[in-house]
Amino acid sequence: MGDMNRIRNIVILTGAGVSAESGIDTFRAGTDGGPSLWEQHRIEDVATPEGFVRDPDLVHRFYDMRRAAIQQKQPNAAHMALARLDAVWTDNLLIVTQNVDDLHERAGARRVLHMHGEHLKAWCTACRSRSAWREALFGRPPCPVCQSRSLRPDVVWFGEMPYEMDRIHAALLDADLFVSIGTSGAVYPAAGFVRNARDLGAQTLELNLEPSQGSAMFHETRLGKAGDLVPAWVAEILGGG
Ligand code: BV8
Repeated sequence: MGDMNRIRNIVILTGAGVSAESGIDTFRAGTDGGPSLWEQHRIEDVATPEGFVRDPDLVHRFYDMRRAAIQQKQPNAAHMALARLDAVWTDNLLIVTQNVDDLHERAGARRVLHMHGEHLKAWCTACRSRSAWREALFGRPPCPVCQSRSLRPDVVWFGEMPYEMDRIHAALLDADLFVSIGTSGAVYPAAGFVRNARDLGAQTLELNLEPSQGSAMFHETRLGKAGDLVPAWVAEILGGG
C-alpha cells in the first residue's frame, strides 16, 4: 500500500463476499459449498425486468425468500470493522455496496450507498413511490401510497441503471484510496470502478477470497476471508498497526 498518511478520501466497494460469513448466499460461489444463487435460478428469469414481466410470481418468490432470509442473519466482523471505520474517519468515506442486504447499516455504518437497491424496500411501478418493506410481495399487497397492487422489489435488475451513479463518480473523483471487498468483479458498472479510481490517481486495494476478474487492476490484492482481512486492514488504516 502507498503512503498511508496521505490517505484522506476513501471509497469502499462491497459485494456478496462481505456478507458470506453472515450466511447469505453469494451469487457465484455458494457459501459452505452450497449452490450459489445464480445456480439455483437463471439470472434472466429472476433478475431482469423481462423475467418479472414473464413470471412475476417466480420473481416475487425469489426475492421474498431472500428478503426473509436476511432478517434472520447478523452482521459479521467485516461489517463491524467497516462501521467502526465509518464512525471515526473524519475525511470523506463512502461504502458503495452492490449488496441488497442491510448488514452494513445493522453493523452501524452510516455512509452507505446501495447502488443495486435494497431488499427491505418496495417500489411502486404505478406511483413510483418507495416504501420500507419487510414482508412478502407475492400476494400483491397494496402500495402504502396509492393502494395499487403494483409493488416490485426495489432492486436494480440487469439492464436497469444502478442508483446514484453521479454520487459514486464524484466520490471516485475525490478518492485517494479505493478498496474492493468480496466481489467477483463480474458485473458492470461496479466492476469498472477500480479502473476509474486508478486512472484518477487513487491507490487501489482488493480484499477477497480469491482474485477477482479485475485483480490485475489493483495495486495490491490480499486473499482471505473478509471477516479476517477487513478488521486487520481497518486497524492498519487507523494506525493501530
Ligand atoms: C447496466 C441486485 C446499463 C439484484 C445485481 C457485457 C459486458 C459488460 C457489461 C454487460 C454486458 N452485458 C450486459 C452488461 C451489463 C450488466 C452486466 O454487467 N452483466 C454481466 C453479467 C456481464 N450490468 C447491468 O445490467 C447493470 N446495469 O449496465 O445498466 C444501463 C444504461 C443506461 C440505461 C439503463 C441501463 C445492472 C447490474 C445490477 C444487477 N443486479 N444485484 C439482486 O441482488 O438480486 S448484480 C449482483 O451480482 C450483485 O449485486 C453484484 O453486483 C453482482 C456480482 O456479485 P458479487 O457481489 O461480486 O458476488 P459474487 O457472488 O459474484 O462474488 C462474490 C465474491 O466474494 C467472489 O469473488 C468470492 O470469491 C468472494 N467471497 C466469497 N466469500 C468470501 C469472499 N470474499 C471474502 N470473504 C468471504 N468470506
